[in-house]
Amino acid sequence: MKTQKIAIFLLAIFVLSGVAVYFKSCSDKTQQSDNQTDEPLKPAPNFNPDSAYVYVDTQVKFGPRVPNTKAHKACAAWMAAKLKQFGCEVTTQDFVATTYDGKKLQAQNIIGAINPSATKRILLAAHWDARAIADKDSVNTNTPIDAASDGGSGVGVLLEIARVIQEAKVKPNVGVDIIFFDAEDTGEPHDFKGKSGENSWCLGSQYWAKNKHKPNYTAYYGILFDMVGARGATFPYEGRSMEFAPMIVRNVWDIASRLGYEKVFIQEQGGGITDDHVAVNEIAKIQMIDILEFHPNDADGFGKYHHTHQDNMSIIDKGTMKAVGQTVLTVLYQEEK
Ligand code: AHN
Ligand code: ZN
Repeated sequence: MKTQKIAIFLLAIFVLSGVAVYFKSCSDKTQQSDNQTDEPLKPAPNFNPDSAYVYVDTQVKFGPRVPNTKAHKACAAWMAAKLKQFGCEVTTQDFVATTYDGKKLQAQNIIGAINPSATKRILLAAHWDARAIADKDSVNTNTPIDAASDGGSGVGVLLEIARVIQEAKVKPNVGVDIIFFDAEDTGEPHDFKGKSGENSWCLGSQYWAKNKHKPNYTAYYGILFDMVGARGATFPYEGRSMEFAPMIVRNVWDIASRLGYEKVFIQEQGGGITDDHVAVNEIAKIQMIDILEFHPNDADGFGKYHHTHQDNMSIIDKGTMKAVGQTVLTVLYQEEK
C-alpha cells in the first residue's frame, strides 16, 4: 500500500514537471519570436550630456543671440569654429531677413558637413537665434530671452553629435549635414493685434530652402531639433511631421522606446507647429520631421518657460538632452550606405 502511494506521488511529480517544462518552452518561443521581428539595434557611440550642457551654457553666456547684436555675431563665429574643430566642412550663408514689422536682420545660416563625399545624407538642424522679446512673460516683455532651451539646446545637442562622431572609431554609413538656421524666432508677439505676416517665423530655413548651400543639395531625410533641453520635456508626434514623413517619425520614436526613452518620446499625437521643417519639406522638398517639446494636456502646449525669461540655464536638463542625443545618434548608426 505504502509503495503504491509513493509510486502515484512520484508519477504526479513527473507529469506536473513535464507540464511545467512544456509551458516554459512555449513562453521561450514567444520571446524568441519577438526578438526575431526586432533585429537588435546596431550600437552607436555614447552621447555625453555634460558636454552638450556646456555647449548650451557657452551660447547663453554670449548673451541673447538676437540678430544685429554683438552676442549674435560672436556666437556665430564660435559655432562655426566648433563645427570645424569637430571635423566638419563648414559653409556660412549670410542674408538679410525682413521681419513682419519691416526690420532688416543681418542673419546667417551655418552648415557643417560630416563625410561630405558620401552621397546618402541625413540632415540635422536646429535654430540658433534667440527671441528678441519675452512676449509670454508677465515682466520685461520687451527684452530678449536667454533662449537656453528654445534655441541653445538644439545647437548643444547637434554640436555634441558632431563631436561624438569625430571621436568614434566606427563612423555612420551615411554623410551627416548639420544646419543651424538663423532668424527662426522672429514671429509676431503672442497677443499681436495687427495683421499677421504669413511667413513671419522661420526666416532662415525659408532662405536656405530657396538658396541651398549646394545647388543640387538633397538629403535622404532630415530631423529638426527644437526645444530639446528642458526638464520634464515630452516629445509627442509633431502634427506636420506626421503629414510629411510619418515613417520617419515612427522609426525615430521606435528607436527611442527601445533605448528606454518612451516616457520622453511619448507615442501620442501632439500639435502641428509652424517650424523650420515646414520650408524644408514644402520648398526644398526634403522630408524632415521635428522633435519639439510639446505637452498635449496643457492649454498652451508649449513648456511653461516658452518665450519667457524662465528659458534660462536653470531649466536645462541633461537627462532630456541625453534622451534626444542618444536616440538620434542611434538612428544615424542604423542607416545603411
Ligand atoms: C509658432 O508659434 C507658429 N511657431 C513657433 C515655432 C517656434 C518658436 N519654435 C520655437 N520658437
Ligand atoms: Zn521660440
